[in-house]
Amino acid sequence: MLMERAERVLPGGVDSPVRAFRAVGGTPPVFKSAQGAHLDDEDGNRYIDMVLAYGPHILGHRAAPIIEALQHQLQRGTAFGGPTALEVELAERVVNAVPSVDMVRFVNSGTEATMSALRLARAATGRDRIVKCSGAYHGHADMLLVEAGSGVATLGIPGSPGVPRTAVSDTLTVPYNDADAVRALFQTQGEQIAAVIVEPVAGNMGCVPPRPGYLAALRDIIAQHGALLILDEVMTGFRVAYGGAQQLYGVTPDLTCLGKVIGGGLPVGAYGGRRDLMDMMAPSGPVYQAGTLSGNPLAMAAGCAALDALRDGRAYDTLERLGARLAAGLSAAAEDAGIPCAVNRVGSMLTPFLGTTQVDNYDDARRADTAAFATLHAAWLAGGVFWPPSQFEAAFLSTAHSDADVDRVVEVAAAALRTLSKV
Ligand code: KE4
Repeated sequence: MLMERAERVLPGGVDSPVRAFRAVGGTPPVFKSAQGAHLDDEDGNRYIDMVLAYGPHILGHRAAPIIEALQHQLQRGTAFGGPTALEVELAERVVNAVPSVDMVRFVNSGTEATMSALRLARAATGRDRIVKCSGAYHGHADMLLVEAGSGVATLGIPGSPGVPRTAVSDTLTVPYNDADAVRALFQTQGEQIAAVIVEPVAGNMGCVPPRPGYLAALRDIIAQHGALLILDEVMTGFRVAYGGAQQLYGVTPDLTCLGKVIGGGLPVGAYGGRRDLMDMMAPSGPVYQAGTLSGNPLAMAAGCAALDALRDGRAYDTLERLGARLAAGLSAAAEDAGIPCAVNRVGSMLTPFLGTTQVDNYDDARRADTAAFATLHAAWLAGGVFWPPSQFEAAFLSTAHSDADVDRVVEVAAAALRTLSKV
């Protein structure tokens, strides 16, 4: 059994915890190959993929333009340790797509992107405190692995062993979708706050959209106090719109973090924003950040191909149609089964929260029935659907998904929910 071998040499048998299925139980399939909306495991089972590697495969697996771009680049080489045209090509695409981004720096993960953007914000403001939302995930840098302090105004406590208290002593947490909590923080500690980092659509407590006016209120409060607004669009960038959630909601951040889609399935992250800020990054300025494989030609080539396929906007029409179909199907299935369910969705990222009808923040999300979700997840897996193995993840659709794929996901869920309603 491959997972037994894996667990002997990889912690939990995985290279990222969520993949081990600890939140839903059972043993994860070991994937062998993929094409379009489908994954094949080592045992010959096929799945409709609703995870898409947690977001990158917006065009489906092995999309032709991306594979062609990679095959072309492989004939030339993989990493050169010096400037290449490809990183300029992708940087120009990002700058042209996201008006708030004058300049961008590529890194190799979303973690590096947010870590670097926060260092830059601290350098630019000369302040040390940062603010994040409880339940939001911005990667695993020490300063971001923090539990909410007892009160909103109290400083963070380490969210993991190995994170020293000093690493989170300047990290404050507030509830998502609560602009008053941010306003209160700035009234008492505003002069010490360098930045607020926020997922413009929360995706790591499950999908939780911003309440109307929330992001605009954050923008105003933060600007009034000389701090910076960092939008973590690692998940939403090029996913919910070609210009990201900031285009969708009309909010202009000072810095933006990107990842996932812009790498076309290869390791990538990026941070960017106002030129006066980005010019502070070495070697232009004094703020240090580096990376051996940052801007590597394979990820850049795949990213350019992905963005070129998305730019005319047609993909987002398809993704919206498929997302609406799936959300409506899941809501109807839950209603038919008499099970309360909040289906939160923005475009092609969505989450059904079972046992509850309204999820606007992490406290709401934690009221969801995670046991019922685990049962639904197992039914999906047995029914040939690979859904993110946690109530607190967002599922994704791609342009390779068909109506039949969506209807199958709903059909399996409906049967599982009917069974659950009899429990
Ligand atoms: P990475 O370091 O995993 O590339 O990106 C961190 C990150 C930063 N910001 C946001 C909004 C993110 O969603 C992520 C990573 N997302 C998770 C999925 N919830 C990655 C999956 C995993 O941890 O294996």
